[in-house]
Amino acid sequence: MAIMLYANGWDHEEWAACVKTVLPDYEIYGPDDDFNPADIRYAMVWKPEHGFLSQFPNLDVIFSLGAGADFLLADPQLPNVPVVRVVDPDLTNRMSEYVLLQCLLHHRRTLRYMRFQQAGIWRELDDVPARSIRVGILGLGVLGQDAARKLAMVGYDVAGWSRSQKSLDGLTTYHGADGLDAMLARTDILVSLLPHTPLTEGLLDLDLFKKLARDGALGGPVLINAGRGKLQKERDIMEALDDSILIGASLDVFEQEPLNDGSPLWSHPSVIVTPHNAAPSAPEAIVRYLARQIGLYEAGEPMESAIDRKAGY
Ligand code: NDP
Ligand code: OXD
Repeated sequence: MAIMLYANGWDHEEWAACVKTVLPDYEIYGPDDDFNPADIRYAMVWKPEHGFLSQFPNLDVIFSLGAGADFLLADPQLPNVPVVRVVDPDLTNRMSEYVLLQCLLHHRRTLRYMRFQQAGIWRELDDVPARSIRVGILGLGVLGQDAARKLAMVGYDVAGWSRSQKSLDGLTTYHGADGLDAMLARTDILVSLLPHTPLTEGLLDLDLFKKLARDGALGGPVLINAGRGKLQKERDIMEALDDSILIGASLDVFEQEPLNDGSPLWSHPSVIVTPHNAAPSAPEAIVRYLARQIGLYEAGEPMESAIDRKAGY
């Protein structure tokens, strides 16, 4: 049995070595190798070109090498086989590190203190405790729930929003369209950990920013987006920052990646830009997770994280 490994833009050799170690009984091919397409049973991919997967007539399962699978669902020629995404503590912990760090950076006004330092200014700002800051998390899935728990441990007043109703210990939860407005109205730091679907595309726009709380301890709301760039309207983020509708932002994902050279986000003094690495996929952890899914599939058991194509995530 053979696996097609195509980690587009990532280090193929590193991933291939890992797959060979963890799954020694399978033939591993990359897109540039000589292979018979009919032999390929599993595809492990990150952002393959549209149509790439349609060349394998005997494909059993498509595995995303990350937590998101939106790039697969966007392929009009995607084969009609299960699509499985990654749910792994290594990736989840990394995302929570990112979210916690960004919340703390804005909460503790780190960008301003760094500017003071550069100018040799000894000046104290009005610092407030975590318990006085209301964090609202868009998306209460694997990543949103872990981040929520860890933010609450630091003392933040955390709430979260999802599509379906949820009851989670120690967390205020909202769902659906009405729930969204209610959560925004009590949010000082908005964290987006939503997948990109037709329903979430463009959600992070000026109208939404205007619904965020204006009476909070930070003096205005902050946006953190580590979900997907297609959720945000970057022009609206800039306008909101210029009009103090937002007082800061941390963006790990962008409408177009890499972020355009000319984007004003690069140099905005209240914006932190990172290159879509909030939660990078570590080959060993990811491949071990996928190997376990192959084991389940071959034993005729349900895999742990097949996506729901209709819902889009
Ligand atoms: P999950 O599928 O576990 O969770 C998704 C959450 O979003 C669920 O709570 C779901 O609601 C909610 N949701 C989806 N659509 C809607 C909607 N229309 N309205 C309200 N809520 C909605 O995904 P993960 O937590 O594992 O990952 C989330 C996303 O994070 C990934 O899809 C990916 O885009 C992004 N990501 C980014 C990374 C980075 O490095 N920047 C790394 C890894 C992931 P419900 O619970 O009701 O289903
Ligand atoms: C993912 C990502 O989906 O890194 O895992 O964006």
